Amino acid sequence: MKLCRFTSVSNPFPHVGLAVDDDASILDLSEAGVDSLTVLLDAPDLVARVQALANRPLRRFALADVRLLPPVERQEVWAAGVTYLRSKKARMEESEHSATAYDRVYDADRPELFFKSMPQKVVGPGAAVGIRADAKWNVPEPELALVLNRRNEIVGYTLGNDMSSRDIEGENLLYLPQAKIYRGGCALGPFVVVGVDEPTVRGWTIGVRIERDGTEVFAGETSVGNIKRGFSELAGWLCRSQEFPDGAILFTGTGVVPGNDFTLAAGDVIHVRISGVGVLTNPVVVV
Ligand code: DO4
Ligand code: MG
Repeated sequence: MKLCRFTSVSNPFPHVGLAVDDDASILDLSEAGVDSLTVLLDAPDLVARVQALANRPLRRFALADVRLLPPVERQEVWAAGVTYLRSKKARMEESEHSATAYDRVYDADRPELFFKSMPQKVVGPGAAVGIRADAKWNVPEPELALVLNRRNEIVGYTLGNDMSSRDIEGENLLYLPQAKIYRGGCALGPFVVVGVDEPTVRGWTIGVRIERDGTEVFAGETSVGNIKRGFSELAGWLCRSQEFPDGAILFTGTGVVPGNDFTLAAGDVIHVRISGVGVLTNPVVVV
């Protein structure tokens, strides 16, 4: 079951929706009194609640008639890194000075976790993602993201793009926040999938396709199952000595990295995709 946030011509304010008709339509859950995704995700009987809502005769919008928003309200957005072998290899190649840091964190008990975005800065489907004007080597990172409620429970899964400046991170690991946190650096959407278990999600594929002037310039895919760590393990580390009164989103790391000769350009269009969630498409602008 896929939840979303959306606006439409008749609803200029964000409404909570449920994808139905094989994702061709959005059921307006706000009509049933659900006006916050955060509150819905906190429901102890979330799956039963959403199932019951799916059977209500609520207003339906064609997907083409709504604007999907990032599925985040007040949640902090965090990210894990170096959780796939491919990412470890790419980081070690881009960094002259800190290669062993990536090697060590891949094998350490404690994962790499970093703050990624305030919720109001997250970009949704169709909106522009950024590449920094002072960076020369920029890539998208397609990532599964865990959706945690305020009790630190993983209640859903979404799709994210952890935009990254490889030259800035590679120059000095202490520049990581600048390589990762900037205008248009974080995209999420289109849906939060609830009612699926970890083994199912590990069977999903995740990938990215990049178009330039209508031509594909990079495409890559992997299995979510190639992630080294468990989802509860990552969420558990994030929630140590922390509290998230509105829940949190946790990117789980990338397993797809373009070759070292590839960098994004303004005007590119990025499609990140997870088989069980959908496709998140964003054009690229320089910021
Ligand atoms: O260590 C840098 C970040 C790595 C990352 O974002 C990833 O592996 O996805
Ligand atoms: Mg990443």
